[in-house]
Amino acid sequence: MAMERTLSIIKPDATERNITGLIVARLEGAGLRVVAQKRVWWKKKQAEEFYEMHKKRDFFDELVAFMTSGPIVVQVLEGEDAIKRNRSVMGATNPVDADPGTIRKDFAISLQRNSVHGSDTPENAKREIDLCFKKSEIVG
Ligand code: DGI
Repeated sequence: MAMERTLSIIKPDATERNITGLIVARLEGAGLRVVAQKRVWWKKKQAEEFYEMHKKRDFFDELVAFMTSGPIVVQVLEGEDAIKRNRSVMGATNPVDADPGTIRKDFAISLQRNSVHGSDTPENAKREIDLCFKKSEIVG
C-alpha cells in the first residue's frame, strides 16, 4: 500500500468544545501521522474557495457561514492509504449514519456541525493541501 497524504480539518464545532486533542488521538490511533498542522480562522473568501465544488448546492451559504464561525485546525495527515483511512475513521457525513467508534458518531452534533473534514480523492487531497499549506510547512 502506498504512502499517501490527505487534508484534514477539525471544524469550528470541535474547536469550540475544546476536543481537538481527542480527535487528533483518534487520527493517530488509526495510523495517521500529523505532518503539518495550524490553527486558523478562515475569511469568507477562503471557505468559498475551499468548498467551491459545492457552490451550486443549497447548503453552500450555510456551510461557508459555519466554517467561518470560529477557529479550525487544518492538518496534513500521512499514512498508508491515508485518504481512505481518514474517511473511514471520520465516519459518514451525517453522524446519524456513521458507524460506532468513528469520530463523527462519537463527536459530531449534526450533518453540518460534523466535527471533521477529510479529502475524498487523491486529486482533491492535492488541491486542498496546496490551498492550505506551503511546501515548507509540511514536515514528514
Ligand atoms: O466530504 P464530507 O464532508 O463527508 O461531505 P461533503 O463533501 O458531501 O459535504 C461537505 C460538508 O457540507 C459536509 O461535511 C457537511 C455539509 N453538508 C453536506 N450535505 C449537506 C450539508 N449541510 C447541510 N446543511 N445540508 C446537507 O444536505
